Amino acid sequence: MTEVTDLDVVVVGAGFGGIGLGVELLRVGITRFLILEKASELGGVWRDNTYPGCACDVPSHLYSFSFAPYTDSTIRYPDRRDIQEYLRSTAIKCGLQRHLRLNTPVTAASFGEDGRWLVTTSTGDRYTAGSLVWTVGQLHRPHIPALAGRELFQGRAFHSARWDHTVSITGRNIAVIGTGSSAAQMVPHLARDAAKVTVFQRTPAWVLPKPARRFGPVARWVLEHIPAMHAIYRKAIYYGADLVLSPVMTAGWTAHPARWVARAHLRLSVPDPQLRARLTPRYRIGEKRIVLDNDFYRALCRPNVELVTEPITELTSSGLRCADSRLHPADVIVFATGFRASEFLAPIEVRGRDGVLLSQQWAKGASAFYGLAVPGFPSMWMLAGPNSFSASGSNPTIKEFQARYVVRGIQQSMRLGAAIEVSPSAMHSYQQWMDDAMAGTIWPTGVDSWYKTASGKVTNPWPATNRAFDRMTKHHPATDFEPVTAADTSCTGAA
Ligand code: N01
Repeated sequence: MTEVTDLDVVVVGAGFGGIGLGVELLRVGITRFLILEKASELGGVWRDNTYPGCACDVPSHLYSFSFAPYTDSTIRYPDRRDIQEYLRSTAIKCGLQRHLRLNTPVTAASFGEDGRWLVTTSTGDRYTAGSLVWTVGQLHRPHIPALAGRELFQGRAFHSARWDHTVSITGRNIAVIGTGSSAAQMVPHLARDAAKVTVFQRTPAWVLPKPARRFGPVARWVLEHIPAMHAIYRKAIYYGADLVLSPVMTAGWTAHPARWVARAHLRLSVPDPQLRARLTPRYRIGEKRIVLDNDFYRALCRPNVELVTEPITELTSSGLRCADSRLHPADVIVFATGFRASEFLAPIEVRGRDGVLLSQQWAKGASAFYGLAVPGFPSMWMLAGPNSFSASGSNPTIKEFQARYVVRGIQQSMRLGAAIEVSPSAMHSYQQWMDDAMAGTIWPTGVDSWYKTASGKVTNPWPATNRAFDRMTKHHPATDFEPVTAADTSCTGAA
């Protein structure tokens, strides 16, 4: 049995959340922590997604930490390499390298009678800590639909987030299943080199256009030469997105102009009325995450791209068969079919007080206090936990708000010398607020999406503005959390 490493804090995951949390820990002087990362590199989704055209549809000045602006202010929308490099250099600049343990997949965590967490990894390493923080994100476990005949297909098939770079696209027949953000970004790139790209759409996405990837010379000069400009521009897009995009989730005033702009974008990009009709969504804008893209529609109009809207019934050795019996030949199938987003923390086995399994507590759908703490799981924190995905703004920003709160909670627990847990009354009032706020959004009655579980519980998005999240998590955790006594933990392990 290997030795147990004793720490103040264990952080799991080295994407935006883990890096941001690590920087905040160092800022307040907490240094006895490690960030355990399953992969051989940091970066989270920006490491995992390497499909052609992978980029960010949120502007770089906002899709970044407030304390670490991009050094290249000319990039308006970063591609995945820009973001990966940004995260790597931020980690180095902020002194996080020595806190990182790569190739260390966490398999289990349990809260012990001593009021500390024991974290186990598949490498056999074990860690104990007073506080445990999950920063594993929501969109990292690929969803691949169970299509009949999957094993018969003789070509190459892989998920968009597991791109197989040994496979050549040039001159080949590529099938892309799905029309979400990932598919929209990759199809224009695949269409340039492939003989044919067949796009299988189940539900059309609402697509909004966005400004060009790079700034023009004047904007560039301003951003490069006026020191306060970065901060001003960041604030402008933060408030702009929050004011304009947030009301869309409640079918508020901006849902109308957003719909008009999306429809106009479709009309201007797709001249063929029949193709346009098949691309027109029949649900309210915002029920699924809106796609922000300028090239997808135009790519669908190319002679070597076909949009198929008949449901796929099976895979055969040479392609995909649809409900109209037509067989679409394919050399390569790309599953741009999204992620198992509502299965937070799976497949890690997490046991809290009294040995309670988190997966059992969440069997009917995950919930957490501001997406960052769970009753019965003392001094266990999360970034990007249930209902804290921003559908209208920047998720690194939400994670920064959460990191601020979590690190204050960790300090509180260290001061008390005890684990702390969200009080039943705080959780109760939060849950009531959440239920009311969620009922006011379009999601509970909306179409299926990764925002919900299969049974329809909305577990992923935050149902209010980013400003509300900031305001509501500004208070000190001491207001809502209470210490866990030895009597509270004496039955641990009984499950
Ligand atoms: O996945 P998705 P994604 N048969 O879940 C379809 C973020 N992101 O990887 O709508 C046929 O959105 C499914 O159809 P339907 C962003 O938050 C950000 O594209 O369920 N089709 C849908 O069309 C995004 O929301 C950036 O009917 C099937 C598609 O697959 C999230 O990642 C860039 C099917 C899945 O769409 C996920 O995006 C990229 C089946 N059996 C991604 N099963 C940025 O730029 C599923 N589908 C920040």
